[in-house]
Amino acid sequence: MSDIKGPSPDVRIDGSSLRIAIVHARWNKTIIDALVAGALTKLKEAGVKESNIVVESVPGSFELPLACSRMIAGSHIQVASNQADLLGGLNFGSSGSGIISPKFPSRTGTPAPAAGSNQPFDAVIAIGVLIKGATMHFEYICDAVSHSLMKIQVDTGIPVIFGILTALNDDQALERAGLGRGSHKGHNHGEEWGLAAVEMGSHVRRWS
Ligand code: DLZ
Repeated sequence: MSDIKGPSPDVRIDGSSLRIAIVHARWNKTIIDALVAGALTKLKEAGVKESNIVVESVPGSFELPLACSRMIAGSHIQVASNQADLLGGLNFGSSGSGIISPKFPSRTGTPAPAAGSNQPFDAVIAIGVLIKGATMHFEYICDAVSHSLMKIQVDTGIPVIFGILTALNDDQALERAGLGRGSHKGHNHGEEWGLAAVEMGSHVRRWS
């Protein structure tokens, strides 16, 4: 009997107009590298242009939510200020206090932006590998990071793909990156994260 777990591979989506960010932690680097490579492979297979893929790193998984939040906000502010320039100098996002407040303009009624390095991100993939140690550190970080990433995507309307392995030991993490040490190499979950980013980025374009 075939494995019943995992997403159906049936959905094929053209990612050629999408701009996607990958933000990854550097803890457990061997595993991270494999996961990032898996995600990149699937983004490119779906047609996402290399010039529209941005890869950034942060020290550890705990830093991922802030990085995702700022990258999403930054890319929208950049686009809005470009549009403001075109419209004759609208002061987008300025609150008068000198603080830039991130705004996430709806794309309703506006044509999808042409693919190019200035368009806002259609999705962000957050990649981290948390491996349980002797203390409660793992539980706190897993909990904080998963809740924060969900909040960012719901608050901004930009998909944040949950590319976090929460493993109880090294072998669990290795197998989920296709690097298993025994005869069971496992499967690289980064591939599904790449596909999920393309699918969700494309859906959100249609739903906006
Ligand atoms: C401190 C720490 C520990 C113990 N374990 C991990 C881990 O397994 N995976 C990971 O991505 N990061 C780990 N970190 C680092 C924290 O995520 C964070 O970078 C630091 O606490 C600084 O905020």
